[in-house]
Amino acid sequence: MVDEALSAGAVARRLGVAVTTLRTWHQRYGLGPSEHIPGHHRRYTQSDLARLEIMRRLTAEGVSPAEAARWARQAPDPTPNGTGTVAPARILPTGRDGGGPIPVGRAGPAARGLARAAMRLDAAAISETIAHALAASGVVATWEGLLRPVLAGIGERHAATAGLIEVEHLMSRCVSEALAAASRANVPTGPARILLSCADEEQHTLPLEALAAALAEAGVSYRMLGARVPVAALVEAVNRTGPAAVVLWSHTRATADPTQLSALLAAPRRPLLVLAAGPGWRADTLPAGVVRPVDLAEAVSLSAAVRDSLDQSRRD
Ligand code: B12
Repeated sequence: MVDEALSAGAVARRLGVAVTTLRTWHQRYGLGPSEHIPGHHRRYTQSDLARLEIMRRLTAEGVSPAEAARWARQAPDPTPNGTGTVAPARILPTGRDGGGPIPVGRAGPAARGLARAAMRLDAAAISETIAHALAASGVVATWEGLLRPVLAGIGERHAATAGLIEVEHLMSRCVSEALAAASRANVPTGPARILLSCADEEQHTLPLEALAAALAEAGVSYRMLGARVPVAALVEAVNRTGPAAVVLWSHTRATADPTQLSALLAAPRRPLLVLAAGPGWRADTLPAGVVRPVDLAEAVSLSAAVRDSLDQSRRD
């Protein structure tokens, strides 16, 4: 039944492992796809998936791949939901810090796979999952449906357990690399109209990196200053480059000093639009004239609109 069977890519995403890992498990340990219909690639059945789930769980617990494969192959008739019945209780995963998996709310199987890959510190699988989503669904959908839920889940678990710092760091690194690798082919040459910057002392750059990738995808050129930009440096960049819009990111109250926004509004080459983006900013403290986007999609459309109006006024 081809409809219910899965491709290697789909299985890899569900399990949160790299396709190359699946291939190795197939070639070395015989845990491959069993369904073969002439004229089609081999596909993984629900039983194959359940065996692979056992393999993934046991290897994540530190069992050697050969031993884990032996357990997986011996599984009598693995349950379709992937829990299996053969693994001894002592090696069933509970999460290394005892707090269970990273919560991803209502996000789909790809987010659960990504969260599992993050828990295992499996950089190859994390990167592959993100790259696949970016290519298939674009930046905004990948951010909202995949990256944001997992990042928020890591934050939630960290707040509850004080653990997962290594997971947070590896995940951040992989997200940055994947967003930086997303295509810039649509970006026109010529001056960058949008300036992206974190507030002073702000180290949370990922949402701004997502915005950069989304702008590139939409064919809007930008200049990215990155983390922890002192206000004098920000104003200097504005005066030197004359952007149409500045997006200033603050993730926490500690970095959301509204005088940074006032300094932008008072700059000799005042931008047409100043966006205060991120959960750090408080609406009631923003200077008049500053706009606060609610999410990534709005930040993209506001930036694109101001770029368009500037281009139009230059043509008139
Ligand atoms: C990854 C991460 C880090 C990484 C950042 C790496 C990087 N290059 O960005 C590192 C390890 C550096 C880090 C450091 C710290 N972190 Co941190 N971090 C996170 C984590 C897990 C994800 C951050 C992220 O990218 N979030 C993106 C999404 C998930 O956030 P969101 O709030 O849902 O965003 C929505 C809105 O902002 C809205 N939106 C509105 N306008 C716009 C515009 C645009 C363009 C976009 C994209 C979105 C948007 O839509 C977003 C969703 O798309 C968060 C958890 C979290 N919930 O955010 C903690 C979190 C933000 N960190 C926290 C803390 C405490 C810290 C540290 C102080 C820890 C420490 N003791 O050193 C430092 C702070 C350093 C500093 N001065 O900035 C706390 C903040 C608590 C608070 N409210 O004050 C959090 C919430 C974790 C927690 N629960 O405790 N962190």
